[in-house]
Amino acid sequence: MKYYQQEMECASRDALRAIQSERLVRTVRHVYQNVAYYRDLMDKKGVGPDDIRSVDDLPKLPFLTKDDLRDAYPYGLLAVPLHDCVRIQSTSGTTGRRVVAFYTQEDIDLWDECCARAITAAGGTKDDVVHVSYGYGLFTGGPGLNGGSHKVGSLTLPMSSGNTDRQIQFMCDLGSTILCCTPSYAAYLAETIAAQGRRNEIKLKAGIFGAEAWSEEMRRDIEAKLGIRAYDIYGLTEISGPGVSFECEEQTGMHVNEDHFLAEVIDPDTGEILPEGAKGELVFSCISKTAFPLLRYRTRDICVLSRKACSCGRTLIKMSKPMGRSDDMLIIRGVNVFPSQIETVLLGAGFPANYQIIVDRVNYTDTFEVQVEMTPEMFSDTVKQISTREEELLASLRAMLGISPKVTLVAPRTIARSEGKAVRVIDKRKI
Ligand code: DLL
Repeated sequence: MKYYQQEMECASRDALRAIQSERLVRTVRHVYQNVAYYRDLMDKKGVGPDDIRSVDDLPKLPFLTKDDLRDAYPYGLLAVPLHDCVRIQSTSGTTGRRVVAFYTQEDIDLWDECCARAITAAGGTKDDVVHVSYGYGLFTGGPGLNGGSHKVGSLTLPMSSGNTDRQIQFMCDLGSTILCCTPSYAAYLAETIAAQGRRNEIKLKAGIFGAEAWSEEMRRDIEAKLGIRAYDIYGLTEISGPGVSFECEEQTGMHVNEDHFLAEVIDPDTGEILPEGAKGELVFSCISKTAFPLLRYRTRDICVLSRKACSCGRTLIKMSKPMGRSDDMLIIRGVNVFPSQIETVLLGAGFPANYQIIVDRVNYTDTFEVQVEMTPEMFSDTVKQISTREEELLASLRAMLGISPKVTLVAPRTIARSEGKAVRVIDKRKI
């Protein structure tokens, strides 16, 4: 491996397990002593801190869900006195009450370390100019990558999201080499750079994109348009933020920082722990944090874990790209539909990743429309050619999904662009 890295990233399985066990035991004692909510949950399950002696005992602990976080809002899961905390971050709260996460200075240092690992895995060093276009503020994206970039010692541009012309100007003037933002904003930046004819003025070599689902096709599209390698990064506010896992040069899944976060995959219906390689809901336990160390937190993200040896030399377990959230899944006319399946078909057929899925219910029947932007070249085709494209796309979508949406091709740049997480689905049944 070429770059700065922490010893733990390449530790032997035994060394890692020893550290994990020690940290888990300590964290369980800490929450049992300091968090009444946990104590109640553990007591109800008949498990005490002395029952947890190593990582093998993890399954004895109760699960924690987003509902628990809502019930305990805002201070109910805080495990240290408030005066020991130096920061809060929060989720957008689009699906109910906001989740507020607390951090001590040590928790922030640990988070920075995780993001530093992600930046170095993407080839970042002290000589890089890291352009952070994730939102700053309550959202964890900006602060997380900002802290990681400082830790690596790179020059950090705290751009935040929005003001796309200024982003591109700074990128050209200051020679940004690593771009950090959501994949949908990266696609929009790429589109705008091309429209402004400034592709030759940018010096980007890598991108660290996450916070939302994106397909392999979208990766290839962004890589080609910006002339970079695009790396995935995953995380969630409840567990710390970005950097829970990150991609290395192999680009075949994200290494989980499992010296800090234990990963399990469970059957979302039964809670049964699934073997490595099986698809299920991702569950994390924080074993090094002090202010807000959630244990066995059910993320609702669906993915697969793998311990297959990685050519980069890291021994940390890998998670696949999340294949959608269990709560992202649409049920349309009784069929399960993930927006990521639609994106795969669209990009595979040469369409840009600008689309919207509109679901409604008329006379007790679900209606399902996919609006897709055409590229400028497609838009200049004849009406007959456009309707042939529509028919071909419909056939591919039907083959992938098992049901037929109405496909509407729309003019370039008519679907609203996103500076943060893209809004792909409008489900009018819920309005
Ligand atoms: O999105 C943290 C983050 C910021 C991750 C910047 C990566 C980069 P939340 O707003 O709490 O936190 O949303 C967490 O976003 O449970 C996933 O469903 C989704 N998500 C995050 N990263 C990815 C990814 C941040 N790489 C929720 N691929 C998670 C797919 C992702 N989904």
